[in-house]
Amino acid sequence: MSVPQFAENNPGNHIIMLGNEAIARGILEAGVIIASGYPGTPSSEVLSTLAEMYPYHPHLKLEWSINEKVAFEVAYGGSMCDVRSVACMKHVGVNVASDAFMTAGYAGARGGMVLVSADDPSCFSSQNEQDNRYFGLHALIPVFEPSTAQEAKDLIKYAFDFSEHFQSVVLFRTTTRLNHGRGDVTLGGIKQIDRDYGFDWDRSRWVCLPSHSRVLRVRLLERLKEISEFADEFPFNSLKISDDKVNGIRYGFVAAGIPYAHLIDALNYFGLKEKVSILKLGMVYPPPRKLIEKLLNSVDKILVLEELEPFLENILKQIAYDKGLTKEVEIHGKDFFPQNGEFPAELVIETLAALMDLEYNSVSVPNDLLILPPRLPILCPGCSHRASFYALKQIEKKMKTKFVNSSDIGCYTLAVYKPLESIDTEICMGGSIGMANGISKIQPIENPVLGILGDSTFFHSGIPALINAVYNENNILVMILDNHSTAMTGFQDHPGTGIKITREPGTKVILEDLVKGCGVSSENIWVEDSNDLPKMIEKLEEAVKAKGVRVFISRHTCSLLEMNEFRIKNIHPPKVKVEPEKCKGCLICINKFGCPAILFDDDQKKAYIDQETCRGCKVCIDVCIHDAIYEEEE
Ligand SMILES: Cc1ncc(C[n+]2csc(CCOP(=O)(O)OP(=O)(O)O)c2C)c(N)n1
Repeated sequence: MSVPQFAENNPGNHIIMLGNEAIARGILEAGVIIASGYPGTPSSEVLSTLAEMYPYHPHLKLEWSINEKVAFEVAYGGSMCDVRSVACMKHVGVNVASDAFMTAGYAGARGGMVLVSADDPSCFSSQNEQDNRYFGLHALIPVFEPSTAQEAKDLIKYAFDFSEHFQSVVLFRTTTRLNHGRGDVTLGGIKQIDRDYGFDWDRSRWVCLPSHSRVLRVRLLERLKEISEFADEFPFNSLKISDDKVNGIRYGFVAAGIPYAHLIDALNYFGLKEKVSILKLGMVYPPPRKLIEKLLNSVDKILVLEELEPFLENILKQIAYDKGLTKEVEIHGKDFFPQNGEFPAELVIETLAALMDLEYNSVSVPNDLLILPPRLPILCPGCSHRASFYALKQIEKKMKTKFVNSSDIGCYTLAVYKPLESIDTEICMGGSIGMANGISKIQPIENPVLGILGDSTFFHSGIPALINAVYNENNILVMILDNHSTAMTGFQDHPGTGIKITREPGTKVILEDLVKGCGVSSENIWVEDSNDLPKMIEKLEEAVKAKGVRVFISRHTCSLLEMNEFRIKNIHPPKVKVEPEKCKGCLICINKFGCPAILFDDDQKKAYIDQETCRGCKVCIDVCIHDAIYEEEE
């Protein structure tokens, strides 16, 4: 098998790379050994690309960690041993890692240590759009932000040298458009670092008890001061001054990341790139104060382009105030741009036109190309989660009550939509069981309280909340939807599958043993096949009606993975059909169950199964009350 280009030591070669692949390449080129992470869009491909590189670079020590806090700590442990290390996660993952991150800033880095945070303006695949640049400000840790795939590779490679030079952890912030956009990248050489790795027994540094932390805090502030002074020479920051005027005014722009790329496109569109001053930042915190002062002194109006919060804008306004320049220069930002969502390129063009009083004809993209048909995300055909929720609904109906289904983040969250409408809460990973604990203290016994979450999420952060329920004797039913995967983010393995990121076997953690170990009594644990609907309904009803902390593991492999297994084994999935004579056109299979493989023939007034999309889960056979759906024998 030939080595893929992105894994080859081929400096000078050009290849088109996804932003996340470019980040992985930069990590490889920098001589990193430990890379850890927890999956989350838009960050996941950084680690999965490193896993693709692993067969050709077996010095890499890679892992999907159980959650982001552990991932950060794994990498930080590497840094303590003088090893270059990186932890990768989506923006909300940094919330989980933040306990370790905040204090790691005090002790600083030994081997180069970078935390990659992939932010998601517009919440394309996230529960919020928090701006993680503030984590740098909060922890007094420098924040780097690239604006192209090339810069992402080069900047992260540089981040490890920087981290070792200043003994500081670096927060490497990206956004979806960078992570998932593609660009031309010139590769560099792959570095191997020749060093005696090993733990450094320095308790005054690594043991952050109060007497040490007071000293470390002073060092952290000194380190930040040094980095602030260096910010003016930071090689990925640049200031270009122009004395030209546009409509009688000298304009300056400040940007980093993707907004910088949009700014350059917009200035080129108006032919003004050489006629304005531009401060481009590769390190957004701490700011380059002298460069900013120079810009403030050189122009009449400044526009700061940044998605989400006015992070840079506030820094500029503060420096302008400190230097007594608030009357000399106007600083604009969020008065022109929204504080939510990512910026489309067209918005930047429109905004420049408004600010600079420029002639502007709406960008010539035909409107019908911009409008995509709206589609709700839905559970896949054959998804075992659908069967679990359908069973739950049947029991709810039979018991003539309403359950409180405190839920979580995963594919199953899509059960919030019609026809299942079975999810009542979702705020963060692991939150389902935590909130169920609280709700159960208030809600009357007639409304059973459930905590519903996936297997990966249970491992990530469900375990402490389950132990909490056991300890405090909260009356809840935890339903773990075990599809043997972290399906929502791209089928990453986890402790329950026992396969490591490198595809090598690891040790499998058995969910039911774990649950028992958390203190749930054996008679309060059920394990059933999600797709065996009659048994699911019977046993789940038992679990709903039982008292105390109960755990119901609803288990069936994700249908996409199952299809893959069928393909590998060259077996056909079961063929499921509707017998038209028996179908009464009652629509239960469509309006109540909602599998997208079941369609309705309006002329015949009969349901039928689209054989192209059906995955042969056979659950609809049990859903049909007229016995009209059957499995066709081969
Ligand atoms: C703190 C945090 N980390 C990562 C994610 C990204 N994410 C969304 S759902 C999910 C896990 C889904 O796996 P699982 O619970 O097994 O459910 P499935 O999608 O397989 O049904 C992850 C990692 C997130 N939203 N929040």
